[in-house]
Amino acid sequence: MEAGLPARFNRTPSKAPAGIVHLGLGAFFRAHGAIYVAEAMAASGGDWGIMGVSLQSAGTRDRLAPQGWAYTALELGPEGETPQVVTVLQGVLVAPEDPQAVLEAMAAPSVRIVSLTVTEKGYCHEPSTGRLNADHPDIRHDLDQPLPKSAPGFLVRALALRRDRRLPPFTVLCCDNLPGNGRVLRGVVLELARLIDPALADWIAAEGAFPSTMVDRIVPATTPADLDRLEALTGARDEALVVHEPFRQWVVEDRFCAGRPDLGAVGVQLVEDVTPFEHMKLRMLNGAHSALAYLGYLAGHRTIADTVADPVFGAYVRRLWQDEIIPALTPPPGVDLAAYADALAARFANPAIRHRTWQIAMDGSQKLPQRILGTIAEGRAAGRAVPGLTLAVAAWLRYVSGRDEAGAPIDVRDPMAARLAALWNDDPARTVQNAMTLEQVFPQALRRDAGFVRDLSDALHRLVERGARAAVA
Ligand code: CS2
Repeated sequence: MEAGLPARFNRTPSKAPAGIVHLGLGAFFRAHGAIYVAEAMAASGGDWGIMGVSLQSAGTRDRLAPQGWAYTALELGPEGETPQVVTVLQGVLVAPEDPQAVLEAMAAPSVRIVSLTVTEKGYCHEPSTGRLNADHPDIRHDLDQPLPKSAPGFLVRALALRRDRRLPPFTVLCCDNLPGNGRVLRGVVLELARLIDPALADWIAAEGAFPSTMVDRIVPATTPADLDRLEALTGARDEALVVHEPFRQWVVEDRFCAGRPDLGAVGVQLVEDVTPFEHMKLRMLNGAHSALAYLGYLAGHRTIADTVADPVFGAYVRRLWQDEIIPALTPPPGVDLAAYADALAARFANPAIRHRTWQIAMDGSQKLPQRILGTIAEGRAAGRAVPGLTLAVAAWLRYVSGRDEAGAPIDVRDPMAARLAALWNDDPARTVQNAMTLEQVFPQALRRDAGFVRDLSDALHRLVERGARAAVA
């Protein structure tokens, strides 16, 4: 045990080798998947300790290392807060510092699952089609160099090591908000593997497993105020704190090639086909989140809770669910979508969760296709009006211009930010025409739909003329 640690972190990390390597050790995984795995081990045993990997920076490792890899997850409910110390991590590797060490960790015989939360853009795919973007700078690098930078590159090179060492592959468990996330990741990995070594691609296709999953828990970025709140509550400071809402859900296709923790014992839903769950969650929760983020930000609201507390936006999101999103969904077995919408409304309103509209607004080019544009395309094909979602797309175009309604700059974070900023024109119809050149974002069905182009131009016109709040009203 290390001297000087707060007593509640005093622990001897397990000596058992890790069973899981997790790529992308952000707050979300530490407040969601890691807790389920810890609980499954407590319930049913198994060596499923987690080796975390940060693909970009050393911050998380540096905050966790002095605490013996333990951290607090603080649940923030409308009626109070509950801290929990999570000790399932066995170490953290920082990929840019030592990519070889990451490959060796992934190729260890004990590892049976590699899970991922690397955000939408981490898959280096084309959001509108789901296919590998072979021109992505990290993919070009990974094609030439044996030590990768990208998540797909690490998966392919680690699987190659395992094949060469006659070890079985691990299950690849994608935990990001992509539609058919396992299927998409399998496609990306196989495409990349085929460009490197076709026989490797065949081996992965035959022996590997890429179950799709639906993950859900609202986990806003930790703030200095959260650190102070925990200290006031427990007397201890935890620089690696994560905060989360009470609700959680994980739906997983039960297709693992090398075993799994007893996830069913701790409330994970193991299913044959995750598609209806994932459509429901991506379109109802994340679709509404993105719509509220762009419109709410433009209207001057800092958080989702503040946005839905504004009656205009509270009514707007209800109408989105009822009139535009639910009609296009097939409910998962046993789920009532109206009740799901009620539960979402309560989760969004939780005042203890300060989830910034700016945070959710990030990476819209990677999020809009599966969250909003698919629903619009299906609605239009079925002859349903989708004015609320169309207005949300208009708000995104306004947002990524980089100037808000008062002309103040917006800090736009998006891998396509420069291209998006250049779409703006003082004539809304021109802006929309420019946007229709974004083949990576807008599906062909919408780019070719003159009615959609007209409705989007009208919505943007209204937004510019009246401002976001009045346009929503
Ligand atoms: C949010 C999600 O940041 C975002 O884009 O919509 O992180 C959302 O909070 C989670 O998917 C909830 O499960």
